[in-house]
Amino acid sequence: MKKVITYGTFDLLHWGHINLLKRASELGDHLTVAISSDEFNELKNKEAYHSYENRKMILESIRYVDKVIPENTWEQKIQDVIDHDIDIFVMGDDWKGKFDFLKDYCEVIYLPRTVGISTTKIKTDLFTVQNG
Ligand code: C2G
Repeated sequence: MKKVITYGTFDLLHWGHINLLKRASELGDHLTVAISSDEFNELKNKEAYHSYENRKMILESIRYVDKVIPENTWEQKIQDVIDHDIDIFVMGDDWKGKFDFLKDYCEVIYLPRTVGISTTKIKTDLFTVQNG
């Protein structure tokens, strides 16, 4: 069984996230998503609208996702790949090159980001609508 893993905050889930999860799931037979904890988001200078528990529950409802685990640190990826017997690590190509150290442990694939949507764009557009 070919196992895939990807990481992210997945806040205000949108079609760009779904495109990524769909393509990642198509690379293997099983997709694990490591979802950033609220504490780890602070390290990423990100503040998610939805809590970790609610973002996890939403991800677990997606047909492309088989397992959701917490992402608490930058350093956990090698251990995750080993512990979960991962064959392929996938991230959007805004991260291109950043996780090449994992190539010693699994295949590393960066997929093109979906253009025209992002959590930041959603927040900005809503703010503009509300504030003219
Ligand atoms: N993504 C995408 N297209 C978009 C928006 C996001 O393909 N329009 C991808 C990102 O490239 C990432 C995934 O969807 O692979 C999740 O996006 P974020 O929640 O923004 O993830 P990020 O904050 O970049 O966290 O250790 C890695 C980090 O946890 C990644």
